[in-house]
Amino acid sequence: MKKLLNVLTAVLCICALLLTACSGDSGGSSGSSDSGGGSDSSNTSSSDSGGSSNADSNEAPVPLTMFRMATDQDPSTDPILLELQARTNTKLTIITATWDQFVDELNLMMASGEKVDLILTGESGTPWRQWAAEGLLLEMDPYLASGNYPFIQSVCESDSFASYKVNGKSYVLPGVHHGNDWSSYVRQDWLDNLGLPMPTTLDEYYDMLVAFTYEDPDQNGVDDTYGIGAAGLGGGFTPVFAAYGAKKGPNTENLGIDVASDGSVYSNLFTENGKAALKYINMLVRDGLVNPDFATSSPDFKDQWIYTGKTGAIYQAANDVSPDLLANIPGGTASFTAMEPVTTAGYDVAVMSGPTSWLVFGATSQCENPEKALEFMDFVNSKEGRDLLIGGVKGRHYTEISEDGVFDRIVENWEEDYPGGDTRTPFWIAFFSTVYGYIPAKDYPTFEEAMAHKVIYAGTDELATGFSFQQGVGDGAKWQSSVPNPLHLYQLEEDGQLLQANLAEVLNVNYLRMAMATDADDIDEMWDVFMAEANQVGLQDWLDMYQAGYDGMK
Ligand SMILES: [Ca+2]
Repeated sequence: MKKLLNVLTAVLCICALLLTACSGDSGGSSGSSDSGGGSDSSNTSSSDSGGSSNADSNEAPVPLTMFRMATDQDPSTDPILLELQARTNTKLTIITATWDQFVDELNLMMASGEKVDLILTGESGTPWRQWAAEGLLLEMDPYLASGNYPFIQSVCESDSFASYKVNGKSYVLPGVHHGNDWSSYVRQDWLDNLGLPMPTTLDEYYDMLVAFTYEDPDQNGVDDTYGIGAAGLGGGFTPVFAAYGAKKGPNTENLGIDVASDGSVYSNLFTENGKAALKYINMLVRDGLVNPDFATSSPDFKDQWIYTGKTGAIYQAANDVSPDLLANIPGGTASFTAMEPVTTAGYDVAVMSGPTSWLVFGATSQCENPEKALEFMDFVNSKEGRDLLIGGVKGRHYTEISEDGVFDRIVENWEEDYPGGDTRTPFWIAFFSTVYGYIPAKDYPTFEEAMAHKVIYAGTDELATGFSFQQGVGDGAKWQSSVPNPLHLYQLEEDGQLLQANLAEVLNVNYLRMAMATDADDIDEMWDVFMAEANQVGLQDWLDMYQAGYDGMK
């Protein structure tokens, strides 16, 4: 509480300072592509020594107050923020809070009407939909029609993010995730030792798992390995569910809910697809091809099974298999290769749904210069903005960013300006974008097409470590569809959320029971029990809620 009061005091002070200042007029000219030249960035609005040809340069910088969690940098001294302000002709004030406190503090600010122009929040945690409905957030649609904010417009009008509208209107910019970076990974050195190809079908996948378990793939003469390494049914079994057209995995939201081409809502976790996947998984378990404690989902799973070199087929984030983490695996030759989804006759592969997001960004209705606020959010997501917020100041922090996103970080200058920190800029993430790269929204008619042409960046220093987002997102792309699923990010009302939680409980308990059945012939009957329980909990009501939600979006 004391901390909250301190923050509140700080907020009040900042707001008092700003009351006299926030009256800028941008004149409506947006998005200059001029590089802006000056990194000078004076703190006083009277000084404009940059000599820039920027159209805004003769006007006083527009004050913008933003709420951004976990910011240590000072806009009056930070080199990247100074350049950002010079290019957007803004004067930033940042109100901040730690990641674990920001929900409380943002709630407090919004409830008390503190002056703030731009906010970032989580998708859940704060009642941003309620803020929108109550008029506390800026309705962006009237401004988007101008075409001056191509990124915001592209995202807000996309099918992928239709569920973010409130009463049919756009109040927030979803923080587009730059792409799934989880993938099915297979021990390449084991395949090589065994002379096996990377599997492309479920049959080949099974043969590989048998060899990984029983043919001493690490060649240490000891029977000490398993095929799949899994913690629960959501992880290592993802390739199996995907092959049978059922969406279940660590990043699958809303129990695999999806919309068929005829507009009807379904989840293949409650159909024959789920049952077929469970029969296959049950075979793997009975044949001893899976780490025997998979059902208990130990938090030490990675240390116990991956980094000891005991399992060869996993489904993890790309940075879980970065070279530094694999270096200590016995034998010293461990390497993982990302596997494409394997297929099986009679089923279409289903992977995680298309473009997703985390965090939401928006302007408040208090904002006195909405055009400038939107221009700022759009700039941060432009090519020029992404270059600056990821690479840093050109000439100071890097020389060039290539067409495929590789940039040569000038390490000594970087360390001088950001000593002891992460090698990535503090602004690439959660600063009105969450993309480590550029999505060319202005060049494509739909956001989904732009997303398919995204460029993920990589510093030469990152590439030297053997792990980069560029590689991780490349691997993960095999396991994420580019097709939008309007319900992927849809949030049910509170009673629906409760129903979904109950349904998930029924599914998890019964799925595990079927995976571990000692007699394969029992599974049909167990499936019927599962479906009866699901129906009793309200499976049809749950589907109806999503159907109504989907119908309401159109
Ligand atoms: Ca062995």
